[in-house]
Amino acid sequence: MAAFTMDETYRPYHPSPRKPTYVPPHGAVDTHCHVFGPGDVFPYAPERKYTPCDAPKEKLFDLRDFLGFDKNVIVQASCHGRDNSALVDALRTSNDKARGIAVVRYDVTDDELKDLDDAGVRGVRFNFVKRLVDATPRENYLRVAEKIAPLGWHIVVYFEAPDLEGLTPFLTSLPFTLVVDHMGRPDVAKGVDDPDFQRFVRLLDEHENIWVKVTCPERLTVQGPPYDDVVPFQRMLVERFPDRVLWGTDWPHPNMTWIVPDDGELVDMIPRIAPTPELQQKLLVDNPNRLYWPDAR
Ligand code: 0GY
Repeated sequence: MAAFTMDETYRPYHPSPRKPTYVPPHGAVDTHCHVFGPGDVFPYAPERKYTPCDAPKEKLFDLRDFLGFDKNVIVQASCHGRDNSALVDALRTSNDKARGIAVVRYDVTDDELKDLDDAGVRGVRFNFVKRLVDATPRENYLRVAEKIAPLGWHIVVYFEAPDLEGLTPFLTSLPFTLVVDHMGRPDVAKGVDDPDFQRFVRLLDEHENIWVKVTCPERLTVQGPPYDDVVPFQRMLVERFPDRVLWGTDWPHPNMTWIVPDDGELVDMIPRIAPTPELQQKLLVDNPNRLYWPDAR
């Protein structure tokens, strides 16, 4: 018997994604994916807001190979809270083919951080999405920031577009590389000229330390596959900030309400969002390797 039962409304990941036609360049990195459980080995956090379907490391690594990618960056998801055990286990058995983004408590010790670093963690995630986590006081984030500074880590931030204005003073006060998840979650129905999205673009224009993941068309779309309504947002960012964009699958796609994304279809979008081989090389290889495997090149 499994230790956890997934939520009734939870949609498991696609059981048999198609083989993409697009072949990623050598050394390509999927910079946004998760491992979930298995719950009987790595229990879900008591404070979680959802209980997912198990999505263990073996499935993730198989998918990586099937899609033609070389490496993963695994992001600690809220359903595992601040217990990074499943993440660390995946990193330690990845054969140096995975790096991690952890979520840590403000009172994390230097020894705990050192262990995470040894396993391959290269950053922490600050999650401001209210449906996923309870609010964390800013002082706690600042304490975490102070502690990770000596390790040279960066900070991944997840927020929704309406919250950007209020968060900007805090985000711009952080002397770190910041990576914004899912393009700051724009309302794609409003188009790329919408003032909220333009505010986000301005933030990137004005702060060269801020990077962006051009991820999650399946979360942002109103029209559904093949995600024509999200492509202009992704392409605009890739063309304007070619050296600060990252791509990822978001496998196993937690909390999808109406779409079960086909990861092969997501990979086949890449030439539409990065239309030249040079842009693809930066998006998939040069940028993520510079951030996550700087010594390997
Ligand atoms: C994502 C998006 C989501 C979930 C999480 O930490 C998480 O639980 O990030 C979401 O529900 O939007 O990046 O996987």
